[in-house]
Amino acid sequence: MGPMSRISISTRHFARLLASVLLVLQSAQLVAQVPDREALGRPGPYQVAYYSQLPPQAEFSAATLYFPANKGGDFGGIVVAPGFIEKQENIAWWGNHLASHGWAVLTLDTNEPRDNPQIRAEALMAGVRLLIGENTRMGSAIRGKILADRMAVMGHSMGGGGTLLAANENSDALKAAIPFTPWLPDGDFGGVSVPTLVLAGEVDRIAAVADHAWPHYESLVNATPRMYLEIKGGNHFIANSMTENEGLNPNIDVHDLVGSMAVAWLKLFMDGEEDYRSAVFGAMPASDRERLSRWEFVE
Ligand code: 9J3
Repeated sequence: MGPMSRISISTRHFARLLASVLLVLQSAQLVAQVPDREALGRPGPYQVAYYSQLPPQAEFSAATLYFPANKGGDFGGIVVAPGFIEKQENIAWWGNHLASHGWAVLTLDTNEPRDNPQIRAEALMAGVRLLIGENTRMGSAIRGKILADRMAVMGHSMGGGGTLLAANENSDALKAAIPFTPWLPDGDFGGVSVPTLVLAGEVDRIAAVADHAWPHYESLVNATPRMYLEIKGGNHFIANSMTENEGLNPNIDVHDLVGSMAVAWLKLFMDGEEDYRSAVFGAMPASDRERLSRWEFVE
């Protein structure tokens, strides 16, 4: 073999190598693309499975665990509580939505439909312990797939008051809190030290923002970052499952908006994915900004 043929072989190898390098660079670029917040309001990349045969807890009754079936592991966990005389079905869409974006989500029924926010806070924390327990329980469908140090709480109305109380008392065990149209008179949450996203409805007649969501947000002096996102013309049910059945007038569906901000919030603060910072704090498209009556945050 003369020197020329040796060079031509190397050239062919080099061309192949170059092609692979370009391919890798191209996919790396795809991965590094800034996440589009609006896309986070649509179902995520994972198929959702769920089960409800779970170890019984004293602090709540029935529960459902949603999870991303085609994700290998590394699931953060989120527990969601319903409001006064509500059931899981009133908040179930969060289970599907958040699991499709990669997390294990536990929705629960309170023991009594009228349980107060403090009892809902205790139910939420029992839910966190249940999720962590599913990581080691024999027969758990998500055994070995949960990250115990990535837990968040959410809830509607009295469940939102419970969310804030849970975070107020247990910030060490949590990474984020997302109360939606929260209800708790004189709620004071200076003990919350995890990033907290408050979702509110401008014309909520059950938990008026002036007495609930807004002063709740203002009391979050140690929750940095924090955000208050108030839906223009939004009622008490803007972040519940069935906006058509549950809403008093006016009746609007903003699942895309509240769903996308919640996913961005959890990606950034629970999973620590800095790529999502601009989705959370960056300028909103006018079409979204116009749907808000108030938007304030401390980054
Ligand atoms: O959980 C909620 O929807 C709060 C509702 C409420 O008005 O409680 C008053 C007893």
